Amino acid sequence: MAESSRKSSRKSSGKPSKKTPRVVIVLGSKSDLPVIEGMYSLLDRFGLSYGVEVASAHRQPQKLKRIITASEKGGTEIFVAAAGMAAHLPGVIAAMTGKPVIGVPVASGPMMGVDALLSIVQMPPGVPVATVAVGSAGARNAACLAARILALKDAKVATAVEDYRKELARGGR
Ligand code: C2R
Repeated sequence: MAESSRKSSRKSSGKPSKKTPRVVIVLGSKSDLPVIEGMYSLLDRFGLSYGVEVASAHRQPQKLKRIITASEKGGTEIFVAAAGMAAHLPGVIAAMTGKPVIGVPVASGPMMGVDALLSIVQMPPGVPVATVAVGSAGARNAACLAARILALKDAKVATAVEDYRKELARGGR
């Protein structure tokens, strides 16, 4: 991956992961970064390596294509895309890859995320984007959903997902 604003190894060492991360998070703008902050500890807890990239489909389509191609080649399994306003980023990524794409609508702009929600959820048939709630709750659910998908074939992730569910049942958040 060419550029990253944050990368994490499985052990959350704070050092960049040498391997391509299993989950790649793409943001439409640096201004979206605060929305995904809650994802980091969850992905760490689920034992999932992740990387964060900023690449707008509107403003930087070539950069976006390079990131998706390099990530896929390196073995990335899930893409999460967070964007606000006319949020075409997750849909464009879903057009570029056959891997699952989870879209997080960001409440930027005067329509407070309704525009982004509709832009992300209303994909034409055949090009799915799994759309979560607007804002940081949605971002956290994107981390949980990525873990649930990967848990289907990864027993360690499945155990971590079940532990988290038990914690929620005990009143955790
Ligand atoms: P700026 O703060 O950079 O002006 O961006 C971003 O995700 C952000 O929420 C304002 C908002 O524009 C969004 N954006 C998109 C795309 N690129 C930027 N929705 C895209 O390609 O879909």
